[in-house]
Amino acid sequence: MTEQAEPENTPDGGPGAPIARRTLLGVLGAGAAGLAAAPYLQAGWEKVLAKASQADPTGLTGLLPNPGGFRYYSIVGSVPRKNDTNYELRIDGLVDKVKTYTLADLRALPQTRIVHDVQCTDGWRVENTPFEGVKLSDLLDDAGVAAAGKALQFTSFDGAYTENLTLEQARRADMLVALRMQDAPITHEHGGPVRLYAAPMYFYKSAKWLSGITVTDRVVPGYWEERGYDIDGWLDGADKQAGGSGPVAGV
Ligand SMILES: Nc1nc2c(c(=O)[nH]1)N[C@H]1C(S)=C(S)[C@@H](COP(=O)(O)O)O[C@H]1N2
Ligand SMILES: [Mo]
Repeated sequence: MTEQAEPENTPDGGPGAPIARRTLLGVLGAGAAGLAAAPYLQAGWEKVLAKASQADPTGLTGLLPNPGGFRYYSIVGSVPRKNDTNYELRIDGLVDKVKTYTLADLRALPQTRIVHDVQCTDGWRVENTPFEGVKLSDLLDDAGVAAAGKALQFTSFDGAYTENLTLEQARRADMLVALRMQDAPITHEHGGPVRLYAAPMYFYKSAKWLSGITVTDRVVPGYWEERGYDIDGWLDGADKQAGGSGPVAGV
């Protein structure tokens, strides 16, 4: 299944697209007066889409759960595919040395497996989901965080999604740069080949299609946080103490 568009970003690509097109054709048919009205119609349509998306404000997309209970979310309509030949993760910003990692580089580092419940803000939940990858803290140690570094900003090769963690959160043992999910390489739909997995937090924190980690001097609100989500996305019952481990095991 392919990811679908977040309606507000692609008013001609959402589920109501045929109606939008009919409306626009109607406007064009009305001639110059109709053309003048078009921007207002467009604004009205955006309100309808906004209302429709309130049921699932994380911007939903693939509404149909796959057999494992997962849904696919993307705020953009299409995302390039990356693999061994063209994937790269870059760590930059307030670091001692800028680092880039290929998939082979990441696989060669010690891997950690975490089994935790995945849950997002709209209530869907998939229990006991295994993720595997490199501890974010290992990558930070590798690059070396400068004294002024206080937070991380995550960017995605979808060109749009961003997330963040404080440095203290990022250094927990249950924050992974994940290469595997459900005991298989992360699929493109789930944000592969590499996504963040912030186990103790709501799943919106776990940026898919991860391509950049920038060390910043403050928290920069992410895509959904600009739209009302908590910056600290702790799951209920998460152990918020620094270094909280959760069910972590080396593999
Ligand atoms: N790049 C990117 N990462 C993202 C999102 C997104 O739209 N784009 N959605 C977030 C949200 S709200 C959720 S619930 C999870 C969904 O992950 P999944 O599609 O693998 O189920 O990804 C998070 N990371
Ligand atoms: Mo979500």
